[in-house]
Amino acid sequence: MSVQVSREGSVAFVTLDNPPVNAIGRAVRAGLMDALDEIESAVGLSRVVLSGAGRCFAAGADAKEFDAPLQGPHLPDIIARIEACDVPWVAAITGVALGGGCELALGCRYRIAAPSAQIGLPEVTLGVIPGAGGTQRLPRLVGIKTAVQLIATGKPVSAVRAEEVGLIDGVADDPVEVAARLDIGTIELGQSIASLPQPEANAEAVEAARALIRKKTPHQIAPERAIDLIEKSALVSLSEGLAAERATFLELREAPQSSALRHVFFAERGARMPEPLRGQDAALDVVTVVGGGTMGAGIAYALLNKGSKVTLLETDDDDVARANVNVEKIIAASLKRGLINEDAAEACRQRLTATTDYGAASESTLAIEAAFESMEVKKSIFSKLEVHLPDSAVLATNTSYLDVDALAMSVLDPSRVVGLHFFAPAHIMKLLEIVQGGKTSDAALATGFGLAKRLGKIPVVAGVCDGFIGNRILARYREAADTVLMDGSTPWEIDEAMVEFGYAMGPYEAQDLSGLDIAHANRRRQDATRDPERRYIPIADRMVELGKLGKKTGAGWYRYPGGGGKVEDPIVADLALEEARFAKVERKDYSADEIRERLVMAMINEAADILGDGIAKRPSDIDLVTVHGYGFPRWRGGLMHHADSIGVDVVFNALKRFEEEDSIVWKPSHVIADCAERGMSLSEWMSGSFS
Ligand code: T1G
Repeated sequence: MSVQVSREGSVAFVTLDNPPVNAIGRAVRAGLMDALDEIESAVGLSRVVLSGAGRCFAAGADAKEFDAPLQGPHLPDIIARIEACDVPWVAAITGVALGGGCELALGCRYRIAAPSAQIGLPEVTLGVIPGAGGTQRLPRLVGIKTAVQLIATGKPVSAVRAEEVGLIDGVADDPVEVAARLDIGTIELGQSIASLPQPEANAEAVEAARALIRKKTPHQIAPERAIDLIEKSALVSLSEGLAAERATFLELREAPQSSALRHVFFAERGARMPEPLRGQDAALDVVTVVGGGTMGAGIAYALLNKGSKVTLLETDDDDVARANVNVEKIIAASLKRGLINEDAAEACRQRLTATTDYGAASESTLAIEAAFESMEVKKSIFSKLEVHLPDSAVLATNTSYLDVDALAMSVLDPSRVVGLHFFAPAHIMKLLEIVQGGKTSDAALATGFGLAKRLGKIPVVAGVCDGFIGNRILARYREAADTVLMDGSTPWEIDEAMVEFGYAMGPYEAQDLSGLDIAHANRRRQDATRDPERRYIPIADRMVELGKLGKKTGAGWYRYPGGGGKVEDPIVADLALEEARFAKVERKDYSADEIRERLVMAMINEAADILGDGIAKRPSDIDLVTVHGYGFPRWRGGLMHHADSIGVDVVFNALKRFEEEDSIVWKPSHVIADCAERGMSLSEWMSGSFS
């Protein structure tokens, strides 16, 4: 039974029971309708206490049902019946009451929550709007200003905050108990929201919310539409508003952005330790990090903040001091942002031992090296770790592109080696590429997943290749951009085109931030193995030779004359013209659409080869890497989901068109060709799908 009904004297208890989060799927809705039938025919009831079994009240509508045709009974009708019920319903909220869960509570006469409860309407994060009364009832209850702030960003509020704004009527350790015992007069004070007057219009709050979401979630449709409906709630009757809301919800439910955002939501939750690895991961209470630079300090802090004892190894006393300073900087920043309190900060400090003594690492079950990107340096670190750590300890490298297999072969037992590619800042970025070497044991792989879970990161398994998943796609993205630059565009045009696509910034501004020298070093490393027949664009090399490395040298693809803005640098255009002349390129103007098509198709094609090479196990992993590591727009669902939304056949035809220009660079991936031929989507492609 997805809804339990019981009675104690004059109190009826209706309990949602649909583990793990009481998602309001069809069975729950049917159960609520049955409960209403029972309640409406009962005699002598003073109240109905509505609660959720297990860890929460309700996580909202079952988002898994959005791709299927609508099935009654419908939540708005259920809420209307609760609201109209002669016997008052009291919502007793524990855990979370989100989306439809919050809307169910709004249909009740009275709302009590546990202190740790979170309440909100996060629908816009799934590309829809509250579709069961939230945009109309919430403004009546708390006013337009609070309603628009809650709904437009989708951020939940604590029970205390919810009580402050009038969203709930009380906070109690045991909401069910209090709801059952509450004197009826108090409950009667809570009016049904339908009986409340229209909210007062608040143009200022509405405009402020519109400005906020245009900045924070540009291109996304749902937040704008939610604000429109909240604004409307001051102008029309509840029934008219509910009708308009429902129409909007049904429209957005089918829209591509909702499909994309739900795809990422569920892909994130699917990125967890595979069943066969369960129980094989090492404990992470005592961990060693080698290298206290930016990455090492970030990794160390992430571990400290989750209760691990960390030995942070450095090469000499000066570097030990620097490592301590780097960790302290992160602790101070976390304190300042209110992410931790003083006690937690002190506990982190107590758990940290920065030293040059590898013997201090002797009890670590995992060591993560985050040292200089040199194979020799990493091999020497691993050989020292081998001496001092238990033989069962996992040896992990944070390298972003070096050959994990080669590094593994330098230790006695290569099976204990795994890559753990963090993204800077390591204590903030959620993506973790777990690089599975040819010899990596299940225990080492499982430890990578266990670490991701402990640190609240999203794990994606990558095979060993240059750049693994993310950096390999990035290299192709930049190559495509440099080609368009050489053949006729400017960094500004290319960046603008990709910002219009949905990136926060384009490839050139991004590279000015990270530094042109990093990609330059990678290109030099690849010189020996690069296909001599493959067209090579030397403009970026010229930039580095001129010392134009980006922001850190005051100028890169752009100049930064102070004040934060970027301005075009004529030297870049001259370099592009000069190199084009040397290469006898006939330059042309590229439209923004042409730029976007080339850069996106280049990434899709590379990602398809990554699938075909077995470097990524499934397309949704590539979506998580591109969204969480490289700024690909979340509302497009990630690179592979986006490719499917274009249509694999359209992708294939575009690649064939570009192949006529350059048959090496634009050779269509066989995965794209096969999917196009079979009429199969990329998201249906799984490792082993093709011979
Ligand atoms: N629908 C279906 N499944 C859901 C779900 C949902 N709304 N929320 C969670 N799950 C699954 C999730 O996929 C995972 O499954 C398991 O529950 C645990 O989730 C009409 C239209 C509630 C804070 O946006 O924010 O209501 O992988 O790993 O970290 O207006 O889940 O175990 O098989 O995230 O403890 C609006 C979405 C819906 C809330 C719990 N609601 N969920 O976090 O566990 S639209 C939301 C969350 C709506 C109405 C509209 C979080 C959580 P599996 P988890 P968690």
